Amino acid sequence: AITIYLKDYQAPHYALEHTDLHVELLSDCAEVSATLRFKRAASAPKDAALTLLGADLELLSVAWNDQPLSADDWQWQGETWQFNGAGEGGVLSTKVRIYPDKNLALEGLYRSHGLYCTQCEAEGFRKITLFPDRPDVLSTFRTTIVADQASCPVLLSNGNCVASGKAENGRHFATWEDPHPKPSYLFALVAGDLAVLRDSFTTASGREVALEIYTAEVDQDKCDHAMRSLQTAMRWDEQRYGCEYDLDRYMIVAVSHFNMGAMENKGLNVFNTSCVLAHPATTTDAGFQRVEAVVAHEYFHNWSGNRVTCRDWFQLCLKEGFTVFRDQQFSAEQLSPVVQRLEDVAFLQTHQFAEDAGPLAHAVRPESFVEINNFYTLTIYEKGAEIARMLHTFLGAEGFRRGSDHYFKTYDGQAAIVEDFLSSMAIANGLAVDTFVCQWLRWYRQPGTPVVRVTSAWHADSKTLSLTLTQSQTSHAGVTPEPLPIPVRLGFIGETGELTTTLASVSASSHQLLLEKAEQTWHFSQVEQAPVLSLFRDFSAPVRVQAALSDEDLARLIRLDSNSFNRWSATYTLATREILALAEQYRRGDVRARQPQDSALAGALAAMWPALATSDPALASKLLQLPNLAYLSDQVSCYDPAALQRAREALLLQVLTPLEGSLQSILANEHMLTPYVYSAAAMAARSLEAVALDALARLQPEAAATMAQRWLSVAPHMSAEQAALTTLVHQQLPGADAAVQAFYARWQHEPLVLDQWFATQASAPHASARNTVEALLQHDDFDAAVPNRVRAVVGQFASNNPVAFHDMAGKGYDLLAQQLLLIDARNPQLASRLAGALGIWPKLDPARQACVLKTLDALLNESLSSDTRETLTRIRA
Ligand code: B3K
Ligand code: ZN
Repeated sequence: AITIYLKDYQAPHYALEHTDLHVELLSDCAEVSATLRFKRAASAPKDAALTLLGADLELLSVAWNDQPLSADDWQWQGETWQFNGAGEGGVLSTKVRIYPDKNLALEGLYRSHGLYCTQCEAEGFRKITLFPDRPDVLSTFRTTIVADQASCPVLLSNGNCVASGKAENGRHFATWEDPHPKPSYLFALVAGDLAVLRDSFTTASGREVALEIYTAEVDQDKCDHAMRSLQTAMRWDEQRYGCEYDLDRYMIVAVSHFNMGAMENKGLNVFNTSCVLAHPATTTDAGFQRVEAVVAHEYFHNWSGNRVTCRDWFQLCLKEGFTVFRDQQFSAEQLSPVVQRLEDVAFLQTHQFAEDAGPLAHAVRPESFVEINNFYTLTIYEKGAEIARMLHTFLGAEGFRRGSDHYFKTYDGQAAIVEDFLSSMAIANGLAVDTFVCQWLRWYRQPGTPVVRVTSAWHADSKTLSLTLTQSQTSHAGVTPEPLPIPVRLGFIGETGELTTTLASVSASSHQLLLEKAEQTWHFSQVEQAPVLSLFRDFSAPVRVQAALSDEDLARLIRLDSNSFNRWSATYTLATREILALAEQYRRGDVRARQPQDSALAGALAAMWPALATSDPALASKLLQLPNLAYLSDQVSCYDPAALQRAREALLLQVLTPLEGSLQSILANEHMLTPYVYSAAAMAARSLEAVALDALARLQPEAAATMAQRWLSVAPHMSAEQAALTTLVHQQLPGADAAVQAFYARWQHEPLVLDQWFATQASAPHASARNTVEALLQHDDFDAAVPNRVRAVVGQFASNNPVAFHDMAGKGYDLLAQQLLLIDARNPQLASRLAGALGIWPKLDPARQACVLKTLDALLNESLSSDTRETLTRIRA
């Protein structure tokens, strides 16, 4: 395995002016002819070698300026192919043979269920043809696809279709031209028997764009939501970022075998079916939201990623972090901004914080990697998005827009680096570029989650308050942390609500500070009463906050904070505190029954929740979803899933008991049983009822079981069915087994619903789920070739079922290890991702740690892909 370093970056010696591809899809292989026009870069030495990359290719012929070359003319070592006679430039023609049917890794050109498709990001194009497969080599493309007309009536590639027609022996062809220079990772090709939904979009400048969503015929009735989402996203990007679409056609293809969510290939997005198909009968609210978000995300890449791309893969966050921020902004405006924000934050705190605290921690812009596919991580995506958001908070919406305008304009058609993004922000806002870039770059370079310590003192006589914030970060391999720029949004909550205060210095707002030194103190005047500080409103920075807030202080925030996000965040903090305290009591053998009055959280919620359920049902439903075990695992030094689960359930009971009447009347509304509408209000009502049903299952299991059965039998949509099934199975209510069987009988023909069926069982929070998972792996419908199915069973078990996975004797780890070996042999990317679940080991008790380490060592003794080996080695280190 070779480690690649950012510091070793070298610009390519040859520019690629144009790429011409001819792809013959034959019955058992494909033949790819490439004609590449190169020109030596002005900066390159005269004797520079032409360096291309190729993997898993059968090379049939090579010619330089039409003269055939022989194997003596080039060197080919590993994936690197070098030719020394390229001089000032010329035309390289190659022909290779590849085997799409045998490609189980789902990277490069592969065929599954008869459909040919490609996945080139990050380094898949080198499995299609010999090529300068690096993101800083951009060229125009012309692609001709030839295939059997009957089995592959649809032939697609990037750009515009410029020719098509019949070929010999029942074959046909199509030629596509993409006028926008692009790197090879954005190339795509699709061929198969697909139906299409067509619509259109008129851009702000009046250009008509054809929109097409290709799916299997049976799925055509599930495309409306994606189409609407695409149109909304296109308009939004024009209005919010001034970004217009730039081709005559925008195509989305739904593929059932796909390693991730979707891929932003220029003009031809390829989507996992789970991220494009949506229909009320088969898709939950969460599914609808995901489709909207992913369609938008891939569309937004057309500017943040495609028009301005990345110089090298170390800059991945440049397109991913920024684009995630953009899709989060978009989603917030479609439904509820507060719910969107708290979901994004809970996700970050639960998963990215854990990544940053564990053995797989890395910088948002890492310094090195072995396998780039291992770096499509929460840190690069979600923490990367938080950095963009902090810039937005710091510069303000208009300042940020000036910066993004400058960035898109300056680097259009180029491959950029993080510094280019930051300097655009500084230049467009008249800030000192070097200082700004140097300061903000620290967020990209320093791994780990910063800690901010808060101390404050209120002086009754002078009515002043002093606030001191101290930041610290643990140092990681060789990087000494330097102070970060940390935007702090804040407010002061008095006995009856928000207080107005004045910041007794400079012209800064009293609602937003910038902490940029290791320690800083601010003085506020006219603070009429002792306030509770509401800090980091809307999670203004991805930090851990240490503030000495009492239970009463948190209860005040829950009742009175005008910032809804921080009300939610205070419930999370208080719930965490009470769950950890309970777990500690259990550990000491103190097992007395808990009463609601023992819990400050229960008291605070009892006082305000019933009213909130009416005024803001979306927020109300979130306040009852206490932190899950994955979140809690990050808050403790030694993680005992079973103990935390028990404590969490005990607290839930305390919280829910006083709310029983209110929960009953919510359920009586039966919004869940009315026809599906995709709107913030309808979704809030459904999510409140789903939470109420789950609550009732703890208070009155029989009544909850009856209601869940009723939902299942008359459910007008999948949101109701799935909520009922989850409650029955996860709470082990009477009739759960029969419901599982009936659900299967009803939905076995719908792969995406069946994925949910598998996932619901694999994530049931009981030790017995391990046996269930063993059985599911033997189920006729389990298919190790379909990543969605593997994730639904193995992924849910390992990453979303801590109680079953962390079996004391290590049987959960054994199960995962067995599956990893099977999966790794065919699909390294998928296996490597699933292996990440073992990264939790430093948090476990010594006995479990020993089990995981034994599992890791046994795995590392096997033959593994470089992807999975890198992940396991980093986890083990
Ligand atoms: N850019 C792709 C991810 C590619 C992953 C390659 N292993 C999807 C996205 O982030 O939009
Ligand atoms: Zn992306």
